[in-house]
Amino acid sequence: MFLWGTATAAYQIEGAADEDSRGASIWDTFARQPGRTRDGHTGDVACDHYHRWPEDLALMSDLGVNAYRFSLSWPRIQPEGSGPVNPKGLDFYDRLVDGLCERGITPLPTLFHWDLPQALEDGGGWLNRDTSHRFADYAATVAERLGDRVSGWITLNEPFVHMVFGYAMGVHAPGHALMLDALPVAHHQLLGHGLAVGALRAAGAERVLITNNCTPVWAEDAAAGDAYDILHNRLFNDPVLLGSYPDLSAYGVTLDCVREGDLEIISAPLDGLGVNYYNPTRIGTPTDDSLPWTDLGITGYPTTAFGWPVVPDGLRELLVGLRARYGDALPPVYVTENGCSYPELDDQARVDFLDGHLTALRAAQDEGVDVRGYFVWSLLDNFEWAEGYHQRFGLVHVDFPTGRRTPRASYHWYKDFLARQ
Ligand code: GBH
Repeated sequence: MFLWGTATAAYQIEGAADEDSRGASIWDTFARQPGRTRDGHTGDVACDHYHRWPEDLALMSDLGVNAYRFSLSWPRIQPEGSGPVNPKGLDFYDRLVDGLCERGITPLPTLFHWDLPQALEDGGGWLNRDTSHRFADYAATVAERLGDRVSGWITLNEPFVHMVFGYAMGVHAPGHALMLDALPVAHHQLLGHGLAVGALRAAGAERVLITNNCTPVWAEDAAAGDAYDILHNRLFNDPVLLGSYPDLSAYGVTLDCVREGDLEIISAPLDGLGVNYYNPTRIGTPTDDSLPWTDLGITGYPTTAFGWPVVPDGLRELLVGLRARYGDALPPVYVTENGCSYPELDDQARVDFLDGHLTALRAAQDEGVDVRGYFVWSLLDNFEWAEGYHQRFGLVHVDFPTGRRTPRASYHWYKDFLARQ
């Protein structure tokens, strides 16, 4: 069964940040510091999904999706990131999973969508190898509790974006600007992924994925394009699918933190690759010696309210490119996020966006790519990280702070589309 769904993430929708013994995450700390997010917005209340989840399940049920990708808040389940489990946190996801199953919606939880327990950050976060082991313990805990009803899991969401925005540039939590010294964050997340795969398998998981944020690279300069592709795409896909890291010599660095045996763990077989697609990246010759490429930005295409270029065929290009690069080492692909920011209730632009990308998905299938799922980002307008509530990705409009939900035109369009599948 092809999975048709919508996607969300815990910190972006749940709110209830200090309720029921939830621990603090790096996003609580970061967003509450002055100047980190636009207008100082935080996820303290967000969509209040923690209380309004029955209404959100009803919206999905009416929409007609057969799957829902959401994330589990690690600090809600394990407040300190290690040690005691918080029963109330697990109870919340237990109720949510039951509610999904009752409505015939397949749950596809992501274990980590960027909200690391603050206690682990205090010990170095993903710069510390120990965090990989803590992640595997947490994976085992949730799989033990939910594994009787949940058979599909995503380990990490976009480890590239978490490393670059969170640890290299400092524009996301935990707010470090380490540039290339952030590279161990890639390896430790991937090691955590591999160890978690083992824990999920031990609990009987049938469909285990990692979600990488991938971009087609439009190279104006071949060497620069290759260097960018290595950092953005291959650094995260190669070790998982091929069991090796790409050559980082263009950056003048080596991954000294990789130990004997790590790549065997990281390349544990997967049942699918989750791919988040937003837009291609146009790369040119470097202008200074800090990085071996420059991001030129894409011109000549329409843009979303966020300013991101709309290039539907880039999804086909990306999927076909993955198949060409990895061949039989590429497992079935799930498009675990695709969507756009537009504020209007009558959002014809989002309808056109989704329509175009779904056509591109079909074209990739026709060219032989085994695609088995598609999830719109997002069900609801939500806390868009550093942009706060200023970007609206929802099929459903949310009025902040009342939380009132109103389906947009794109919701009705997706509903009609799903009814025809
Ligand atoms: C995802 O990240 C996240 O998983 C999700 O939580 C988030 O809400 C959603 O997307 C929307 O942002 O400079 O024009 O080339 C997406 C990561 C990084 C993708 C920036 C687009 C560059 C656009 N994004 N990227 S552009």
